[in-house]
Amino acid sequence: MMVRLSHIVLLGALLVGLALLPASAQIKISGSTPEDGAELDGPVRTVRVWFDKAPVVAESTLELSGPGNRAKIEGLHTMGENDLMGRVTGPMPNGDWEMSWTAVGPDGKTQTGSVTFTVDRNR
Ligand SMILES: [Cu+2]
Repeated sequence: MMVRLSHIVLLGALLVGLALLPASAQIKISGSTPEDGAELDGPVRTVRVWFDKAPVVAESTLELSGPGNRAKIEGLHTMGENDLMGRVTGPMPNGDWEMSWTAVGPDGKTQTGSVTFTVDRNR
């Protein structure tokens, strides 16, 4: 019995192809409120970040940092739209703010990123 060389080459190419397939694409941000780079004329009371797939809420986080660092995000939840949402408590003075997110995707992998915005009541 003979195995043709061309078949072996084809099988090899197929195995290499399978090995190169990504196991599962990592979770990616697709939008936020406030939007990245937003210039707001007052503080925000709720924040929201959307992703390309559903994050694992219990293992994900949203945090704010900015002038005074007293604004906190509480009650993290999802509205069922591949999002994380929370309400902001505490004062949010004028200045540059950063909302950092950590999201665990359905693949169990953690991704991080941040959105920046400014608050200026005199705008
Ligand atoms: Cu909500």
